[in-house]
Amino acid sequence: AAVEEGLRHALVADELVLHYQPVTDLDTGRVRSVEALVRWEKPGEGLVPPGRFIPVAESSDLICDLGRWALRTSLAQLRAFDAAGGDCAGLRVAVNVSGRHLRSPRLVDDVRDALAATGTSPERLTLEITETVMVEDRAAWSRLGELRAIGVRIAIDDFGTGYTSFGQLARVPVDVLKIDKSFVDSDDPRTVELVRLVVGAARSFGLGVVAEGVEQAEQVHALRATGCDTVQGFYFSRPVPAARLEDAVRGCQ
Ligand code: G
Ligand code: G
Ligand code: MN
Ligand code: NA
Repeated sequence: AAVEEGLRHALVADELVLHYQPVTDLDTGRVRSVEALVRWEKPGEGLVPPGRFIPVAESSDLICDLGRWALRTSLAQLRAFDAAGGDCAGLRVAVNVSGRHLRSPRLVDDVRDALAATGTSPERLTLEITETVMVEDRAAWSRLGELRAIGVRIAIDDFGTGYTSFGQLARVPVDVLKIDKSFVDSDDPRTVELVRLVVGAARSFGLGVVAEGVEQAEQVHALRATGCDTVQGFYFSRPVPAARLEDAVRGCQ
C-alpha cells in the first residue's frame, strides 16, 4: 500500500521518466525504433527499478494511469525528436501495455487520444503485450484487431516463455514477435534450431522478429545465422534517458 500511495503521487508529481532502448536493424546497421521503459526517480532514493513498482501498479487501475502516461509521454518525445531533427528524428517507439490495460475498455480510446494529442501517425507506435497475457486473454484479441485497424502495430513480448501454439501463431493478431532473452542466452543447439524455426515461421506469417537481451558479439552472429536481423540489448545500448538517446543511437549504428 505504501508503494501504491507513493506511485500515485509519483504520477502527479512528475517523478516518473521514460528511458529508451534502441532496436538495431542488422542489415542496414540503423536504429529505426526504440522501446520505452518506465523509471521512477524517487526523491531521496534514486532510481527505483520497475520490478519494484510495476507489479504493485498491476494490482490496481493505477497501471492504466501509468499506461496512459507512458503513451502520451513517449509520443510527445517522438515529436520532440522530430523537431530537433537529429539522429532521433523519425524514430518509432514500442510501449509496454499491461494485461489489465489490455482488458480495459478504455485502451483503444487511450491510444487514439495519445496519437491525436501528439499528432503522431499510428504506424510509429507499437504496443508490446506479453505472450502470457496474449494467450490467456483470447477475449482481448478483438481489441488488438481494433488497434491494428487504426494502424498501430502489436508485438508479442517475451515470446517463447508462454504457450502460444503453432496453430495460434497463425491466427494471433500481431505484427512482431520479440524473442525472449532466455533463447538468446542459450547455446544449446536445439534451442538455436528452435529460434531458426520461429524466425522462419514469423517470416512465413509476415511477422517481424526482434531478439531481446543481446549482450555479446557472438550472440549477434548466432542470431544473424538464424535469419534474425533485428536486435535489442545491452551489447548495443542500455535503456537511456531521452537526452542521451542521440549518442546511444549513434553508438549502435
Ligand atoms: O528495464 P526493465 O527493468 O525496464 O523493465 C522491467 C519490466 O517492467 C519489464 O517486464 C517491462 O516490460 C516492464 N515495464 C517497463 N516499462 C513499462 C511500462 O511503461 N508499462 C508496463 N506495463 N510495463 C513496463
Ligand atoms: O519485459 P520486457 O521485454 O518489456 O522488458 C525488457 C527488460 O529487459 C527491461 O528490464 C530492460 O532493461 C531489460 N534488458 C534490455 N536489454 C537487456 C540485456 O541485454 N540484458 C539484460 N539483462 N536485460 C536487458
Ligand atoms: Mn517489452
Ligand atoms: Na521482453
